Amino acid sequence: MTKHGLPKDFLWGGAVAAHQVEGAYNVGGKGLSVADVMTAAGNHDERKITDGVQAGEFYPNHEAVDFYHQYPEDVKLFAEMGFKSFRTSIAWSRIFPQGDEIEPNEAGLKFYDRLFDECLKYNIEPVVTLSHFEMPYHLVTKYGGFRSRKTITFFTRFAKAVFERYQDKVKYWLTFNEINNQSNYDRAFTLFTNSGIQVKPGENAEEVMYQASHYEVVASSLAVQIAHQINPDFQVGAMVAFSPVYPATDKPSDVLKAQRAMQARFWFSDVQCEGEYPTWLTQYFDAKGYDLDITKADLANLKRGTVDYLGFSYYMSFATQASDHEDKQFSYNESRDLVTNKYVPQSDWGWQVDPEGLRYGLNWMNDRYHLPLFIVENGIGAIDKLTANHEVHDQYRIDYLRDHIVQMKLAMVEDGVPVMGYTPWSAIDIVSASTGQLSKRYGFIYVDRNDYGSGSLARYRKDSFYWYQRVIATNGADLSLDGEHDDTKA
Ligand code: P53
Repeated sequence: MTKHGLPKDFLWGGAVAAHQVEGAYNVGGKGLSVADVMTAAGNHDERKITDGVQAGEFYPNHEAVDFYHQYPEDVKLFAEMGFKSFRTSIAWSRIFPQGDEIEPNEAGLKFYDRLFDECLKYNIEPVVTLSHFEMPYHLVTKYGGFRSRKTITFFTRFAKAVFERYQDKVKYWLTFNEINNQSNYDRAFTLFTNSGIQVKPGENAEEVMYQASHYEVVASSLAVQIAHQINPDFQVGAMVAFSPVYPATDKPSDVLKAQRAMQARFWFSDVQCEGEYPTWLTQYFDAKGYDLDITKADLANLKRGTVDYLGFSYYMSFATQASDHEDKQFSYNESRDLVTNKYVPQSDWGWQVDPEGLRYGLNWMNDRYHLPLFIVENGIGAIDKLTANHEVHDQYRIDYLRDHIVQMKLAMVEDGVPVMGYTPWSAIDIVSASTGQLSKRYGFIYVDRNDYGSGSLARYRKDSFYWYQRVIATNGADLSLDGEHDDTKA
């Protein structure tokens, strides 16, 4: 790495997830997924999870932005931006519509053949998440999602089918998207999207979360092992939402609280990267009386199936504070324990925008895991205005991304952190995961569609499209708006 430059093979690109762009929810034999039974919400409330698909409800993921049909034009636009990589996911329920079949659905497999071929045509490297908030809905109703150990088998069968099928097309894989979102176990959305679980009255949501997450880290470790048997060149990563939790003050108990919060949010990647449970957590299970189904064979698999790299999303940072009545465990409940950080601004959706937190995170993960890191999501959800001549002046998005790229470069160039690539969220406008809104826009490409499902679905390049095109063309040297501050020319 030169003083200014990033590695020549740096994977610049953009990211999406299948259910947030594809639509065609019942085309090509696809089964329902958890994303297909979630309605749209507003700026500050949560999506409703309905009992199957109900008449009279609006499900924004059913059509999304119709990427399933429009991907050739969209991938062409990604190529025009200069993407070296494109992160998407495989909709599990296209491949195993119910989830518990023995044989995969050929029509579903063919769709991703076409999509990956289209990417490769432009030398765009696919980066593929196996499960991005889209478990087959039948696994929820029949098995309770990852409440059941059986779901490990369904997942590994799916993983094996796609590893075999795309072994010459895809090299970079991720197992579970933001597996650690469910550390916020009191939020119905996270347990449902991560694990296909709805907590029942009287249940201990935290215990349910730990059991399901255990099955997921085991499933992930098995997938890593299967992947390496099929193709030793595969790079299989874990994927966490990296929102660091800072102590609100320098009071020692606040620091301890923040440390526990970090442990609670990142034990997932501890297990996936290091192959064993951290000591604090096994002690915690004992203290809480959680008698989990964790076998010796599971522990051996966790050890054998550690990941090759760590992918993560970065949107925001959090802060926390100890209360006067902490238990000995400093038990962390994300819905209860976060406080506002007065030093950072917030997005329109209340997300705390903190570019320096990205440099902090890159260093923190590098110190902890000693693995290559891949920033597979970073971006800002914002209201965009399409002008009469189909322009979008999204300076706020450019500012957000530039400020984060600056910090990424500092981490790489000044701190020596190995970063494989950067795929901001999102390549093209998507359906927001938490709100189901189209109006919480993230893309470089505007899609004409509103929160209620109307619009022409036409695509328009935003100002950020042209800006990012120059960022990639100069390998991150020119982050200016007008192209006049290219530091390669300095
Ligand atoms: P939306 C919470 C916190 C951080 C990232 O999020 C999160 C979530 C879940 O909402 O999700 C990731 O659309 C996720 C994407 C999602 C993106 O961030 O809720 O991997 O699927 O769209 C942005 O604004």
